[in-house]
Amino acid sequence: FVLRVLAARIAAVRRLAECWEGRQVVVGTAIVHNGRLLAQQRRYPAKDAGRWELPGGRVEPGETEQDAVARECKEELDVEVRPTGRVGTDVPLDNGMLLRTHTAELLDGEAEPKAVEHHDVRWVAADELSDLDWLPADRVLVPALRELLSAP
Ligand code: 9L3
Ligand code: MG
Repeated sequence: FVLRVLAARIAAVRRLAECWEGRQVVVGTAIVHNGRLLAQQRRYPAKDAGRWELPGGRVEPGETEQDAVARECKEELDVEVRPTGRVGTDVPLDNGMLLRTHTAELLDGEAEPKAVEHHDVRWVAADELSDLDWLPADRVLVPALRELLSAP
């Protein structure tokens, strides 16, 4: 009996995992430079205008998440980045997609990211992180981002 219950539980967890993995992934990018994190302020849609997010966007078919991180940072900020790992947990978005955040470094430390299609960009220190009006999904990442900035 115990084994049957266990088997049913495992099957349920597996179904959940499959459904989770089937979601469209949106990559977020935590670019850290000189102890600060780059954030960008959305211009559209109207309901998100003025709110802050990590750079990024949808992973396109045939692309790896790392490819998408590099492409989105080039498109949105006009900088070259190198993905270096992951930070925080996956955060479900209210459109059914999943926000997955990668860490990245600027290839050229002198290059200043530009708000190509956004309203503004800014470098944020650890103690300023919670002051920004983040999009709800990005707000979830703030503790992990603070830890990332505080790491030696
Ligand atoms: N989104 C939320 N937080 C982020 C990013 C990069 C994206 N840090 C949400 C906003 C959109 C969707 O994901 O609903 C797709 O992103 P984009 O293609 O508008 O950047
Ligand atoms: Mg985007």
